[in-house]
Amino acid sequence: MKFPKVVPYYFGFDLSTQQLKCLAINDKLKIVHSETIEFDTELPHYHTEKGVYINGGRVESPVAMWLEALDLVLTKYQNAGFPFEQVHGISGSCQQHGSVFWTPEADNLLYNGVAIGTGNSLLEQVGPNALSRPTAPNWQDHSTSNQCQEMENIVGGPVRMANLTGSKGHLRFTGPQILKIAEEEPQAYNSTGSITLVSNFLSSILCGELFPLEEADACGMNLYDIRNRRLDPSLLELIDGVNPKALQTKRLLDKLKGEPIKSENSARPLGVIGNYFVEKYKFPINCNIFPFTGDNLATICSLPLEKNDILVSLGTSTTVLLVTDQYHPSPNYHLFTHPTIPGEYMGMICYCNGSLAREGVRNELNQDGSNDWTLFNEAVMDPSVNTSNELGIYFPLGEIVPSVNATIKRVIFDETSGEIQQEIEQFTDKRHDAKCIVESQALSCRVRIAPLLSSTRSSINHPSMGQSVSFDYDKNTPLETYLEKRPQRVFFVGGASKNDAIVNKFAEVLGATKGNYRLDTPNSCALGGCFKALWSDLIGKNVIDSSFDRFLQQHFDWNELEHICDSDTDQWASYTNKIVALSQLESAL
Ligand code: XUL
Repeated sequence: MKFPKVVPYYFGFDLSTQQLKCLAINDKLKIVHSETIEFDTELPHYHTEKGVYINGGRVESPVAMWLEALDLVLTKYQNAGFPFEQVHGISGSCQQHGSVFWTPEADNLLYNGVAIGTGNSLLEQVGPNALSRPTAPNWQDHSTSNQCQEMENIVGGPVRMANLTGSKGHLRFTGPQILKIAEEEPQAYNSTGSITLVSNFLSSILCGELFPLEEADACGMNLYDIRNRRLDPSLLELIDGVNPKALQTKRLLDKLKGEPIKSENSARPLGVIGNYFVEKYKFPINCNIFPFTGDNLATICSLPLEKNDILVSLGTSTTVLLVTDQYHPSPNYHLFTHPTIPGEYMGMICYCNGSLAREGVRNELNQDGSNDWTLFNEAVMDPSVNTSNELGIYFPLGEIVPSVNATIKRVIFDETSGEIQQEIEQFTDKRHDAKCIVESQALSCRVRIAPLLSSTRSSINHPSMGQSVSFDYDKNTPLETYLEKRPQRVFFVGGASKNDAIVNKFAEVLGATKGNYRLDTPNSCALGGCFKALWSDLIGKNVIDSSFDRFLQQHFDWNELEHICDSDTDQWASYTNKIVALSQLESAL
């Protein structure tokens, strides 16, 4: 039989921009089934393109499409003969920052239509009457510059905003989006009874009750005071003050259903699955729904990541996710509370110039228009390509970290001090660009993650000691600091993680103390949701009492990961003078 009926199963949803996925695992953490609904092709009557409507800077998604997709994905499970009655728990991940605006009737509609209701479709049960806006702003929206400014002004600028909320004001973040809707769509805002993120939208739909935000995902709003763990009153007041009529009806704190659900309570069920799903799909009446979180946050839950472990996603852009206990905010990156480990945080650093920039260098090297990486990779690995006094930065697109316009620069520096000696137009040979671009991309990650790592004792002596360097908002940091900070393990994911030359160079520069791994999965976000559901269910049934990271450390199948290499301490230390050169080069941009 394809699905043994005695096994408990756990679902992890992933509601992303272009699709809704539902992944099922068994209690041995093995994936047993997966179904997906592609919005554009399987729900064409919404006329979305890549899951969204684009109108100038406004990017939004129809909420009704998500409701239909939920029924459709479960119907696919039904058609596959999946034993819903064995699903013990559900959690999931959703695109971050999007917001759903509900009418005051939504609570009743959800209760009657889902919690106790039965019926043909979710769309019929919950329907448009539950929504005060038919669409949800999407993370690609970039129409809120004025609102970001207003919010940063209230708290005292981007540095203060980052200190308070873990990020400076960002166009896609939910607070500025809500402020814009309060300002520009007063009628919709006044008729809004509740506002959820996409994560608590989906968990609420599954239970038939509107829940508060989940704390980690709430950090993507520019509203949550991370240190004091509460929604910031001055920012709430700013939004409440836009529209005195709305103030009389309901304050934003009430629309958000009060303070977020704290990570200490992340294993506690929100409730059980609504009767609509019990009747229609035959879920058991005691199937628990656990808090859902954002997709990046769920990604770190898909791996046995501990403090100081980092995940490097080498895609079109480069994204670094890391687990840290250091609350060291910066306007250049994001900090969120960890969704399952109280007292820890997730750092997220996004670079625009990832694989496209490397491809530019590769094309220059190939000269024949081919996409072949052989020449590029040979150059990166060839010891005779000596770049020990060379540094290049390659930003064909404006960069986020450092925050600069498009530029390409090459310099020669003094090998002992790291002092830049001269800027040059070209290196002697284009093969040096191949090595330099990978080195500088990796080095940029290394210096940006350093403040977020706790010290690893190190007794490395280096001639450049006593110098200080500056990156972004961290000014005059002693160089020693960068020799005390090494990640524990590095996990590579994304397209370019398959390229050995690139990942080996990254591994050399980043210097993980416990090895470098590679993972090939399209399922990270949904899998994080599955693992969270399983762990929460076992905690609730008193089968285990371990923390989420310990549980995954014990039960994760390490065969899913490929151990690439261990980093070499001397090689790692040999980049110290390049840190000085990078600091000087970036400061001059
Ligand atoms: C994160 C972000 C995106 C979305 C994608 O800040 O905007 O990664 O979460 O779904």
